[in-house]
Amino acid sequence: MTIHIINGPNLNLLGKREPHIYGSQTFEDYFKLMVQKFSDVDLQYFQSNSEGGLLDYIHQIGFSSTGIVLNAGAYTHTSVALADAIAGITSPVIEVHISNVHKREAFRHHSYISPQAAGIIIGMGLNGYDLAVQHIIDQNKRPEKMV
Ligand code: CA2
Repeated sequence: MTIHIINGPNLNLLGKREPHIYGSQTFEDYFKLMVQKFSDVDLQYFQSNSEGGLLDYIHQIGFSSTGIVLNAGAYTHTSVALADAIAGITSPVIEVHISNVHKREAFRHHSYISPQAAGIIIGMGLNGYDLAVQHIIDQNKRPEKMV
């Protein structure tokens, strides 16, 4: 089972700026804990600040991945291209947002990703990534897949 976590623009700054919104842990440190916790699965992490970089990676792994956990950052609210890429692949995508975007500015309330996502986790902090990975694992242990 290979599960991919993909972070979009500026998420490389996690733990370094705006801790009141996004917490004080870097994603790299958090990812190390996830690898230990989910030691039975092959967990892969990719981050890009460019839309093209995200598209290329989704095309590359989107037909073989067991499941993709995607925080597209601000591209969530702007990118038709990412929505099209997700619609065009076969692996299920869980959309994750660290903050509760619905408590924030109106422009963060709309997501181009959500209609293409198998599920959405919002406002649970970094734990949202764990929940998404656990969900993909659970679905793939069952005979009847739901995602
Ligand atoms: O809450 C989320 O996970 C977001 O996807 C984060 C994006 C934001 O544009 C979305 O509306 C919601 C922004 C990520 C920026 O992350 C930073 C972390 C530390 C310092 C600066 C930016």
